[in-house]
Amino acid sequence: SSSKILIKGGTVVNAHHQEIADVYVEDGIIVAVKPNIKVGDDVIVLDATGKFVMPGGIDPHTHLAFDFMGTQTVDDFFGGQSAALAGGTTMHIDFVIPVNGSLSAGYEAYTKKAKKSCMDYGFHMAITKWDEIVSRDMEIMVKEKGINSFKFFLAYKGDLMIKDELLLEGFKKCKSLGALAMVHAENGDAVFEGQKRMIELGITGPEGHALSRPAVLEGEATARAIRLAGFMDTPLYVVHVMSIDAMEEIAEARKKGQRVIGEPVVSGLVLDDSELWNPDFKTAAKFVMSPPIRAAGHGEALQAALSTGVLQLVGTDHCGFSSAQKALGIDDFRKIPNGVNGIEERMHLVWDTMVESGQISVTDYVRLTSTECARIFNIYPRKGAILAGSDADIIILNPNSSFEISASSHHSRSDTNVFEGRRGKGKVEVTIARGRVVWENDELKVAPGSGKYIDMPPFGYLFNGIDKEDAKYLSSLQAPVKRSI
Ligand code: DUC
Ligand code: ZN
Ligand code: ZN
Ligand code: ZN
Repeated sequence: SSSKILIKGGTVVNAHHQEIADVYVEDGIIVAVKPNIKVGDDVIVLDATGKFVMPGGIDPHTHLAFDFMGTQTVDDFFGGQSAALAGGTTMHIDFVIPVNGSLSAGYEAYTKKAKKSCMDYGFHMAITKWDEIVSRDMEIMVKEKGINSFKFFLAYKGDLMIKDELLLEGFKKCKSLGALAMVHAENGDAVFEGQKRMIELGITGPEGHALSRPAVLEGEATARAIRLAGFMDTPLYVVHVMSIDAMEEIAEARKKGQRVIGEPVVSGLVLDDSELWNPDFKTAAKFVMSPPIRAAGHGEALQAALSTGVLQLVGTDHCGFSSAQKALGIDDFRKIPNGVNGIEERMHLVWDTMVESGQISVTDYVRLTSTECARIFNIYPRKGAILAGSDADIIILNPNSSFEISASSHHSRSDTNVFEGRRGKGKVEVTIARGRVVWENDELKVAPGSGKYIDMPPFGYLFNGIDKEDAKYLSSLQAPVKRSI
């Protein structure tokens, strides 16, 4: 296929500006963005009249080929990325999990897994224990391997969980390296107690998952992480914000000027926990993730927080398991592999739920699904923008077309989908990744090995204080969203 593409007549949208213009792409790079570009006949021309031309989505939070809870996720890098491209996401950042605590071994393992990539990707690194070798490896990851973020688990006691003492060491190291500290914020000791309580009561089904780890435990861990990051004077990124409890802590801290980022995930925005009580195990188990999907009302409050600037970007925590894998926990909810899908659905669901409903503008949509992620992880404007010189990761979205989600038509390898049956307005009709049309006419044209690893340099904008845009946010911030439940 030609390496030259002209996208004609669409509304080109960036995070702070939109205009009708043509976009000309050559060799994987955007060369020009302006009206009435003339080209020769060796160029693929795509008509985008009446449609939006936007930066491809960047998913800040995925788990592909993840060995977890006695099994491995169904979507490997090629499969998960194929699904992503079909849904308008052109880059993701996956979590490297250390091997026996070793960061270097984890990095090697994930580099191997990602060899068959068909879209660009980056890595976060999880920290699951602490010693001199881990500390030294963090430095190697930042200075030599292109990683600028480290995730600490306050949950998963006895496995991934890290104590406060070590969290403080980790925060200190992050600050010195210019790397962003991330937290999975649930109180692991209390979750352990909650699980014991459920089992003693004889509640062994998926509803026990929700009951054992209520929102108050997410609020506690979020507040603790925020205060400790503030004490260590380093920025903090809270992954998968699922509850009003956690969101309000983030709102309070940001109002005081603390550098805290909150990332809700699409499952938490549009679903509620009701299906966890479904008597059919298969139906209920597919909704098990951690932190749990909360009661009705939380998702709507998280949407409102995105629209007012309290939360900054949307991820997925895509971590797909089949119903056979979920059945590992048929007798005990503690053994149900934690994770839900979202990598293919995020762009459509955020459009329909937030833009189509009138909660946010189209420029906000670009910021929440792409640009802000690129800024936080220090790869903007190479990614997250339709500008001359940016990578040609582009989608064409038709606001008058519609989408429908089903396991029978999705591209994930899972046999279930937590968004089964959802339909809405706005469809990604074309996806261009690195200057190649990879999704068009409902067909994927992907090649393993075409995706590239994206180095993410340290000392992103959060380390330079809060910039002008964020200062504007802070001064305009509304009071935290009222509890609606
Ligand atoms: N939560 C999940 O549901 N899956 C992956 C890891 C996590 O924290
Ligand atoms: Zn302009
Ligand atoms: Zn997590
Ligand atoms: Zn995760």
